[in-house]
Amino acid sequence: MAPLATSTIGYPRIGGNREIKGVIERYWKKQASQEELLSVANEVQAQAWKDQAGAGVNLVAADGTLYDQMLDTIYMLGIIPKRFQGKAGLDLLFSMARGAEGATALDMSKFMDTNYHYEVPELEPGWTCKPDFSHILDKVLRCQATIGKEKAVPMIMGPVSFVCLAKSLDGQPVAQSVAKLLPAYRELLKQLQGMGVPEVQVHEPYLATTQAEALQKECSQAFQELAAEGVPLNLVVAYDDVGETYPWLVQLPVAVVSLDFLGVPGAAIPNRTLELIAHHGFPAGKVLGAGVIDGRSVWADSGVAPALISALVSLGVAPGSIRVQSSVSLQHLPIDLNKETKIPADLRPRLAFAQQKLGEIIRVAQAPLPAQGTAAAGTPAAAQLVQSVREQHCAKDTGLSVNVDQLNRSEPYTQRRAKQIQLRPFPTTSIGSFPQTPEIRRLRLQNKKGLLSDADYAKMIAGHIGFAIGLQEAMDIDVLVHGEPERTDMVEYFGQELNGMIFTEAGWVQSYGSRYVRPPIICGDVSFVKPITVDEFAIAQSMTSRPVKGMLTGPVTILNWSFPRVDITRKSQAFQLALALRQEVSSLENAGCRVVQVDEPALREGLPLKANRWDGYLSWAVDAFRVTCTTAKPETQVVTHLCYSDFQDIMGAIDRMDADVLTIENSRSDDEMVRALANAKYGRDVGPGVYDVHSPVVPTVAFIKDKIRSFVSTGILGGDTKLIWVNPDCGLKTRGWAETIPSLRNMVQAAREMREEL
Ligand code: MET
Repeated sequence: MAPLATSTIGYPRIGGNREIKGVIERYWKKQASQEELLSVANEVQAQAWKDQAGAGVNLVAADGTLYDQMLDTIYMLGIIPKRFQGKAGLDLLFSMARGAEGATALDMSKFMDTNYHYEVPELEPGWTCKPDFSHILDKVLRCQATIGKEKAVPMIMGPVSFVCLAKSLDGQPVAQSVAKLLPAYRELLKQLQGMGVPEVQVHEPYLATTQAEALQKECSQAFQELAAEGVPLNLVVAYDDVGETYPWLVQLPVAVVSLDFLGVPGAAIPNRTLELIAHHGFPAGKVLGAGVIDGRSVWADSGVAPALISALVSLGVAPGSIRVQSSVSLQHLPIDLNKETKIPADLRPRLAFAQQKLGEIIRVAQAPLPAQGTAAAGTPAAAQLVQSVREQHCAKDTGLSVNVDQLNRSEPYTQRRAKQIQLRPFPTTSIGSFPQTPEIRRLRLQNKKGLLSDADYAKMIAGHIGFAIGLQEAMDIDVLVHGEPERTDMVEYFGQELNGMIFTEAGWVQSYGSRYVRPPIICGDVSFVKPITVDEFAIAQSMTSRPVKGMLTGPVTILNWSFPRVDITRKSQAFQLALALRQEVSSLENAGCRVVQVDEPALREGLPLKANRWDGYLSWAVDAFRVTCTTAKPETQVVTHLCYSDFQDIMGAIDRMDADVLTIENSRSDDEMVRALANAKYGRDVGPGVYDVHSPVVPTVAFIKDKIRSFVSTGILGGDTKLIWVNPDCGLKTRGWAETIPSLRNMVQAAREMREEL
């Protein structure tokens, strides 16, 4: 039997040795020319295409970007916010991404439910579309020249997702904005057809969200128009099943429908794609891009991919119209497992990075198939088939349960708050990290290379802690932090000390632009080994009589910023982490810590794309946070820090976290969150950020006072100034001391003056 067809829908764009980051950062520093930048980028792209075609993939997405695919789309469509007008080329591209003199950067937002951030398009009142296709056409040409015309498939962000993921500042309905874009898309498709492309991938990730259920009309109109150009379209909807939209979505006038059969790794509720096909059937005459290889998981396929393909064939989908591909773009994975030298031998065969996933795609395409059409769609036999695939391949709940005592603090906030540290009105603090100076990084590197002994390294770190404590005392900050000089990264630092997690040497994944991260891999049961943060806390606390915060990363954030296991559920993994971190909270208390901060910046980003799954996620995520903290005595103040997003729609969950103090990123959002907390009558201490830590600008005393006044004016906490904290938006690790010192000084001065006005 002939093997099934194969395709890719996206691949790591950063280069095997992070070449793109290297050259872009040099370009920004004016150490590399535009020619050099483009030549490196072209080389990286060509290599990626060759790797995919070389592995035997039939249809290769012509992926590749200098920064972000959404930014490329904004540029291509020429939807340029007014503040950037007058700029062109790379200057325009990077100004939109990073800001320029007098023009703030575009917003960044998490892409779907991943840790990748995209640049948010802005649809300003009266926006226009002045397309420039030269870059995408050039890329497709280069791809054709590299791997052949028959294999090179252009990929574009679809018009519906572009509009829905944009900031609509003109208040126009989606249909109208999409209609405004269609002439440009049609023109592009015409030009691509002229180049002899086999098809065009139109990525519409937004169609996997619940909101897309209301977009049937918009999608039909858009795809009808696009299809009129005659080039075969491949509608790619990744990141989850398409849920209720399935019946109409598969009828859109496209040649290929590419669907994600897996969803989030380790999800308890299986993705419904197979179920939808088993129930409704898949239209004859269309090709099914079957995303059965997990593009979000570093784990090798354990048999689910061939099982899904077999089920499709049993359900009557003709093998000739099935393509094997990854569930989502492989951009979310590290590039090559072979770069790793330290992964334990027993684990290695169980892992697969992007390169290895290509091999899996080919292998699955060659696997033997069952007889076609043995279980007609909509019949009990079809449902049975779905059930058996699920039972065999879904993440299992370990049954690890927590008892009521572990879920509740021994006393409610109203009772315990009086036993905790008592401070003056508008108490001041910061979020944890202080500048990670080149000197600190050098120390770490020297220690890693064996040039600096552990003892000497610890001494130097203690010196940095001493500096931070001295500085905060001198500034008159109320609750101090040790500054986190010993931490490279807030997840890695904990993961390295816990059982059950491993780290890669070169497993870089793009987070945004030239920022890449190396997510840890949860590879076994997570458990506590020994205290992780106590030494640094104790050093800091020994230097001051003011309270120093113990500083932990919460279980949900560790989970959401790691590659989870796929054999057990995310919930089970969150509880394992929580039970481990709980011991850390106790260890800190035993060392005399009176304030413990458990950061959960990634709480919100774990929310499923389907609204009806939110409650399930929030229920275990908040429970995991609670389990971490409930061991704290009533006298111990528990703080949590949330950032990166709005929380208005999960207010109930935030309340249920039951933290004594909630610090939040606030300065960019115009007090929206503070107002929402006030409206919800949120009743525990709140510390809304008074200045933006992402900006090098030093906030003035007047600016900070205005901020404080503004959140007091929301009526939050009935104006009880002892419960309203004054702190920056987030940690200060990316800042230098030159900005940090005057900023914090102004913050303290602002709090002082506000107190005097009381
Ligand atoms: N404690 C951490 C820090 O200050 C919190 C960061 S949240 C992204 O860096």
